[in-house]
Amino acid sequence: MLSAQERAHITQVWDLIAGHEAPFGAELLRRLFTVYPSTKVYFRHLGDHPDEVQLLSHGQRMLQAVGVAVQYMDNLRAVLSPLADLHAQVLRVDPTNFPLVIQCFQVVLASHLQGEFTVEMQAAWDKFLTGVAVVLTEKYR
Ligand code: ZNH
Repeated sequence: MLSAQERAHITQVWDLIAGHEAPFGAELLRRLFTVYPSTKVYFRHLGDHPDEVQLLSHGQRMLQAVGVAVQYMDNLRAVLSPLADLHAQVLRVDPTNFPLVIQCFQVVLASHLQGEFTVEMQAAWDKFLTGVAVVLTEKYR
């Protein structure tokens, strides 16, 4: 459960990102593939070196989903259900990859927002994104 304060931190940060999902998402993926090259196996169809257009396009889709999750943070399970089916049944992304995405996302936030991204905001985002990852990985059987 997120406290009122945590919710406020999450929406406050999201307000700074909304409208810039593609560039932030592309940077997230660039960091993910560079820092954790094993994650690239899931994106083989993008080729050895995904180009900027592919990074922007997939990055945007991922962050738009995060935006929807922010909007419905009390109803994550309902709103993310189709995406959970996709990751569990079609993509079969190993759940150990989710913390890597979460970490890269926090680095993207910190590097852009700098001092604006407070310790409390990071804690709230970590908790929120972990909740998203729990939902996206709970249909694995
Ligand atoms: Zn994922 C896809 C989100 C994680 C891999 N994704 C996807 C999409 C989205 C997402 C929205 C799209 C869908 C459609 O189109 O329908 N993810 C997401 C999120 C997260 C994730 C939010 C966290 C938080 N993923 C992940 C991981 C991985 C992945 C960890 C690995 C590493 N995804 C993926 C893939 C895909 C996706 C491979 C497919 C792509 C294409 O299509 O191209």
